Order: sequence, then C-alpha cells, then structure tokens
Amino acid sequence: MSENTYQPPKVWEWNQSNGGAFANINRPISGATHEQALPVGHHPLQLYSLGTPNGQKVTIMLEELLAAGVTEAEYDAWLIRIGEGDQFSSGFVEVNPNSKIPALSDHSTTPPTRVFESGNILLYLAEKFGHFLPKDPAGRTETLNWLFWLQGSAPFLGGGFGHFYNYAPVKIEYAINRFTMEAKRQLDVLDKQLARGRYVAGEEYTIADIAIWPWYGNVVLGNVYGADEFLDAQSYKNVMRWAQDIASRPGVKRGRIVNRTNGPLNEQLHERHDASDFDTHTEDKRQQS
Ligand SMILES: N[C@@H](CCC(=O)N[C@@H](CS)C(=O)NCC(=O)O)C(=O)O
Repeated sequence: MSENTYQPPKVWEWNQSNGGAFANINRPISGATHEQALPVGHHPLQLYSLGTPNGQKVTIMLEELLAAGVTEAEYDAWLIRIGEGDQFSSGFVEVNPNSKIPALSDHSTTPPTRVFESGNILLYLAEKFGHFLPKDPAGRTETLNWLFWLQGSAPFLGGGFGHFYNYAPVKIEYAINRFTMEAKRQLDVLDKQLARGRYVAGEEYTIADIAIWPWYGNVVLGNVYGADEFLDAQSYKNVMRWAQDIASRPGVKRGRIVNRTNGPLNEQLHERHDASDFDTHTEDKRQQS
C-alpha cells in the first residue's frame, strides 16, 4: 500500500481546487446559486433529470407505464446538466432542495406536487397509476425491501466503488479494495436473491427491478465504469440472466436513453416531450438535420 503523508487539519476547509472529477460542482453548502425558473411543458408530469443510473430509474418507469397502456403517464423530460450546475438553479432547488437529479413535478394536482429522491418517485408513480407494486401486503413489503435496499446500497457502488475505480484522479488501493469488497458482496446478495425467482421480488416485475437494474444491471453488462471484468461479473449468473432479460424490455430500451448525454448518438435523447421523439429527436438525427 502506498505511503500517505496527509494529516487532517483541526477544522476542515473547503479547497475548491482539489482537482477531482465533479470538483467544479461539489460544494459543502446547499441552496441555489442563480435565479432561473424551470421550463414547463404540456404534460402533467414534468421530469427534470439526466440519464445517469438514478435518472434512468424514472424514465424507465415512465416508459414502462406507457407500455402498459397508462396514457396519463405521458411526460416531458427536461435535461439538467449537472456538470454545468443546472441543479443549483432557483427553480430546481424549489423542486428538490437537495439539488440532485431526478426531480419530478406533478401538475395534475393544485398546487403541483414535488417529488424527489428516485426511490420515492418510483413509489409515487407506482401508487398513482397502480402498476409495478404488488397490492398484497407480503408482495408489497418484499418489493419495498429491495427498493430501500437499492437506495441504501447504490451509493457504495456509485459514490464508493465507481468513484474510486473510475473517476478519482489517483488510484487509491485502499479505497478501491474497500469498495470493491462491498460492491461484490452486494452483487452476491442480489445473485442469491435472483436464484429464487425471475425478478428481484419474486415472479412479478416491480419497481424493485426498475430501481436496481440501472445500477447493478448496467454494471454487470459493462455499461458503466467498464468494470464488468474487474468485478468478474460473469460469475454472478443470476444477476447476468436478469440483467439481460430486463435490458430486452421495450420500455427499458426507451427509458435508458432519455436525458442521456453519453454513449452512441442514436442512444441519446436529450429531451423527451412526445413518444415520437424516439424516432425523430435522438442526437444522431438532430445533428444530421
Ligand atoms: N438519493 C438520490 C441520489 C441522486 C443523485 O445522486 N443524483 C446525482 C446524479 S446520479 C446528482 O444529481 N448529482 C449532482 C450533484 O451532486 O451536484 C436519488 O436516489 O434520487
């Protein structure tokens, strides 16, 4: 292990030039940095997001609801470029005081209902439209067990493992070992659970799958961090089977490209205001016209 000479001072001070990824947007204080209202489109549901795993949870949910015939789930998805600080506009902070995507505003109520925290947005939409959350108490509880598991676990995978393996400006063996251990333990938990049924909470596709796939599904499929080989993803056979199964769903194929700003241009739909946008407004088409 490499030698470390850093000694924490008595009182921590904010050093804006620590140089790491996200250093330009991370601050030790909350609240708005500038006055800017959010745009509002024609549909009752207004989503302010970015196509990261947390953002994908909600766009997949909305596309799955639409695929299930819930026409009231039509939505406008606006792009929040977190690298440029859009999450610190006064309008965004009103919808989510925590300044993190995704954030939803439901204009079918007066006043509009704000919904933040991706897990809560999934629960809100599942209850509002009566889909992807079992009605029987046992099935509902098992689904929420895994939804809350994801919300508690993903920060170790993303903010811990993903950050130190992929983004940190220095490769710190201690940090990579610590978070790889935890990421692999979580994959093993999921693998054992998925040995018991087709989906995470049993034989029914639920918001637990919709929450977990963008993180653990994307990781084992090599879609994020390029860490599938490092984590020996193939050894989690049930997770792999489930990840491929979910990836083939039409709602997932659509939802995962909404608000996405990386990857192939035909898999980036920066804003979504109508179902036809998938045919006409992906970045490959927009840049041609
Ligand atoms: N617990 C939150 C986490 C959301 C989150 O971490 N969002 C990230 C992008 S994936 C973000 O907005 N980061 C911007 C920032 O930290 O300023 C949720 O599940 O909604």
